Amino acid sequence: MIPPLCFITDAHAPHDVIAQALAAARGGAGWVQLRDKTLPDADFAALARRLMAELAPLGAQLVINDRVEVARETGAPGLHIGQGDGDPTAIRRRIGPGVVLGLSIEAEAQLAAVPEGVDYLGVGPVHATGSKPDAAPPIGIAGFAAIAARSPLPCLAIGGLTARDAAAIKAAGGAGLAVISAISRAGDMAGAARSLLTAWRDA
Ligand code: TZP
Ligand code: MG
Repeated sequence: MIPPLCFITDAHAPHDVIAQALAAARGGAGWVQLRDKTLPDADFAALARRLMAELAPLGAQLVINDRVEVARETGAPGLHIGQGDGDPTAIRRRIGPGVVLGLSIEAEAQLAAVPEGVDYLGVGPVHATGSKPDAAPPIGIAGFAAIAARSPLPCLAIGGLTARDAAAIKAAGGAGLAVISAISRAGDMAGAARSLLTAWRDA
């Protein structure tokens, strides 16, 4: 159910978000998370609808970052929320049972507060990241492994990850890799996605 590669869009990268998303999907990313902190909801929803239509034939699914009401109104298959985005139980009630719900975790202590209704965890930042200015301190591979070992839910690793991390994250019990810049900043975005997936599969 959780694909081994999730691409998260980058509003500040050289290529536009649609080009990023489609390249990542062509390269094998099973999920594309639409993440943009500044677009008005209506524009975000229009982009989400377009991406859902264009990703489906490529076998990839759209995950909405943060915006519960946009997830509802577009019927997107997934929603990812952070610690500050509201009560996951209330959000689960709002989106209904059929939508995959992910929650970000930055430290082991937050595991205790994960309620029913969350399907997977995004765990990190594993390494320092240039893509999230307000990111928590990096937890390292060891920190990720400690959380994954205690988590009742699948854990997607995030934060500064490249293909070189795939084996260690897999060995730590991770469900997969979630990346922004390893794909969005690559000259060949589809090729970068393919390399990440190959590193994961070969590990
Ligand atoms: N949450 C924790 S780290 C991060 C997010 C959204 C950014 C990951 O981006 P990158 O470029 O793969 O480090
Ligand atoms: Mg958030």
